[in-house]
Amino acid sequence: MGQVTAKILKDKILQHLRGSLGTYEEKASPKAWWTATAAAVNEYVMAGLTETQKTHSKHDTRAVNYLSLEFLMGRLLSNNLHNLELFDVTKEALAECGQDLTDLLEEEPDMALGNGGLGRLAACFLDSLATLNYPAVGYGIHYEHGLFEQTFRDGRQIERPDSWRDYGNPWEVVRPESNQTVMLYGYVETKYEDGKHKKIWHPGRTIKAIPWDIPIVGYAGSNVNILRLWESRANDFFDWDVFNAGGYVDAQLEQAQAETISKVLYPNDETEAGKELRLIQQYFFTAASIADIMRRYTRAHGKDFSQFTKLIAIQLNDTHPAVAVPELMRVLMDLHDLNWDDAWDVCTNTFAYTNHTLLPEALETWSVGLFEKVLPRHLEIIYEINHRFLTEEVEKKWPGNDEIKAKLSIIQEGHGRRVRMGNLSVIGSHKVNGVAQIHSDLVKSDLFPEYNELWPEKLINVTNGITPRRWLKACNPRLSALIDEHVDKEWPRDLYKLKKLAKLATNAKFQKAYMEIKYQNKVDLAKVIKKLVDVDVDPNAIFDIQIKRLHEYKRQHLNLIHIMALYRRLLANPDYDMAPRVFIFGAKAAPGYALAKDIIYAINKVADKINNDPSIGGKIKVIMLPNYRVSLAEKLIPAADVSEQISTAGKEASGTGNMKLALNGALTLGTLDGANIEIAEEAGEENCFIFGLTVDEVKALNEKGYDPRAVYHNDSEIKEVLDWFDTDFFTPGHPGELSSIKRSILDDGDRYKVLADFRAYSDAQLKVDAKYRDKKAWAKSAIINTATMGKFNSDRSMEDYVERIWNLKKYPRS
Ligand code: 26Q
Repeated sequence: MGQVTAKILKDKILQHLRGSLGTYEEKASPKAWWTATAAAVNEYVMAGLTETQKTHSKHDTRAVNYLSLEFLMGRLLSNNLHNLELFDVTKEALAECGQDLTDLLEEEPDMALGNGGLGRLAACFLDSLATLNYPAVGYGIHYEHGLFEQTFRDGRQIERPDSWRDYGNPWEVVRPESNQTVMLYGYVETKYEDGKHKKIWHPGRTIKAIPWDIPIVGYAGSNVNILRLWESRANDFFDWDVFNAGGYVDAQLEQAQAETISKVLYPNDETEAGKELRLIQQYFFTAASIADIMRRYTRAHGKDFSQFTKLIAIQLNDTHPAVAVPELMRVLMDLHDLNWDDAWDVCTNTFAYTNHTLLPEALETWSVGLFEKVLPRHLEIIYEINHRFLTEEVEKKWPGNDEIKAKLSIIQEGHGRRVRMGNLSVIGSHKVNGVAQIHSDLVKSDLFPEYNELWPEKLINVTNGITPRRWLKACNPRLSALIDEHVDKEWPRDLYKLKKLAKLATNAKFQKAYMEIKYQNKVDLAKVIKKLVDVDVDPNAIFDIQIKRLHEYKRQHLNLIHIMALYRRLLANPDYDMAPRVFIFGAKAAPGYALAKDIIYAINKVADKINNDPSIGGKIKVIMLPNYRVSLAEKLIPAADVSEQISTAGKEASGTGNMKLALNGALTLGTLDGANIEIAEEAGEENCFIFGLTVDEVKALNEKGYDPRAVYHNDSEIKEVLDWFDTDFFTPGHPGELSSIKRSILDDGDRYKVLADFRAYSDAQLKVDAKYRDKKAWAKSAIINTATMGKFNSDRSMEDYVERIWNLKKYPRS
């Protein structure tokens, strides 16, 4: 790419404004300016894409195919500008047109095709794969509606549909010529031919899958890979049959049903819905993706499948695409005539599976009846996989042990037999990874111990990571400039370079510059808060931030109960000595998760009361921001002093917000859970606030019998705060509106050990307070956090996957 000047860009932008959008400088809306800018930038994106595609097909490269039901991409303009190194020059070009780039970036809707951590991880991985020049394709669903938009009405969460493509999406290219046909329902015929049984699946319905390609721009001259998202459409010939038989209305119905498949992202995270449409979504995108992979492979190699596993790796992002295992078996055997053993070899050498959860309610199972109705041939194949596995492998290792067989079987017996997708994924893959060291250890010891005995090399760890391009360079320009100055400009490629900052951690001048940046970021966030919830917050206060999906195991209610305890202390003693604190939350609750919604309501009600109580002198503010999403995270993270990572030990597989916050200089207030453990190892425990029960202590407590009521009766502060939930203090005239939280703790056994950890949490909060008043000590710890987060670069995660699982080579653009 030759030197791109502001003049060149300005001309391109104006050309798109006039030539594509039919408007002109004096008249154009901000949306039009944004669209024209994106179109101008897209010319460079597409040039990189073409070059990369050429390199890949010239070398017949081995590639990883990342199958995920979620890709939480967020906004792309700022990201693409940074990765193309065109940010400053575009800012200049727009300034010449009287436009401010920072304002225009706000015109872009988030691409919110995911719920939370798992979806954002997939997006960070794509960024890193392109940056490292690894051949990779992301496969997912082109949802018409991404994760719902959240508003609050009288403090309660209201969901509204997200329509991210209402004004079009300049980044995507539809490729109708690469469509696939996906079959559903029907029955299986067995034919006897040439001395062999042949299986023929006669589908009850067929659906068309249309691919939309989104270019993924690597950093600074790297590759441009593709994210391919499938949209469902009615199959034309199917419609016409019905239509011609006089069934015009039926044909419309068929079409509506077909198009329902890619309509909406399921908004649950960590829970299983068991809905037919969800299974169809899983199969729809998996089957289309495998057919696409097959098309590419057979174009180069015909029906010779001996090279398949050399060229193709498929990663299953959790069990959501696990039906890929029987699907690839079906394609190889039924369509390409491979025998079972050869097909099975191909499968197990192709697939690898990432586990993201240990929560029992989040482990996917499907009723055998539903599975058989939707995917009759796949159920047959699953039975055969299971039979061979149980008789050939399990029986050999544990002869006559029916208990182990029942546990390892893909089919869960009992009332209503079910297909266990986790077991299917482990059996069908050559590697299974957890997402942080402790999580992977628990996958081995607690979730899949027998599989680990059977295949000791299969279960491994790859600790998660985040892309430093989005989560530092783009979102925190002030800190990035300081790092450019004191490290060098290459740090976004090699985050370990930040280590150099550790030497400056006690340098008074550097501390001042670093903390001044934090202060300015807090000033910016204070403006956002004012605009969104109309509350004034003081940038000198501690900004204490908990941002993540709402879930009991993440314990936003532990944070809330502590806030209420602090408030009681202030009411009892207006001189109670504490540094002013702003507690900030961002969280969406799954629409069907009643207690999670009650916790949001409670936070809003407590916030109302506290923010409007003049008697506490503004020492506490509580902010619940609506519609937490990637673009809001980008404004919160640079301004955080404290990062709340307070899940019950053993429950949070990794967490990735913890990494983003620490990288931007927030001190972690956290339990020894997920990646917090590794963050504390890197930063040093003295630069974090670690508290609470460990995984082993949680286990011991469960074994001995945990009694939350005993804690309640022995700690008067806890008792008083919990009893507050039953009054109308925060909900005037409506006592009991907040009682469900108390009940979940006292009557339902406090599954997530909120009371067991409360005192340790409160003590840790006192240490946060004390340290914040020691400005130098705080600055030192904050700087060391930034300096030591090199490990959590998703580039490092990708290199680990390549080394331990994928075995890819780099192909830089020639
Ligand atoms: C399942 C069935 C039906 C409908 C929805 C789902 C579903 C959807 C999303 C189940 C789970 C998810 C998402 C899980 C998730 O985000 N897990 C998080 O993954 C992160 C990346 O590894 C980790 O850092 C987090 O610890 C983990 O909670």
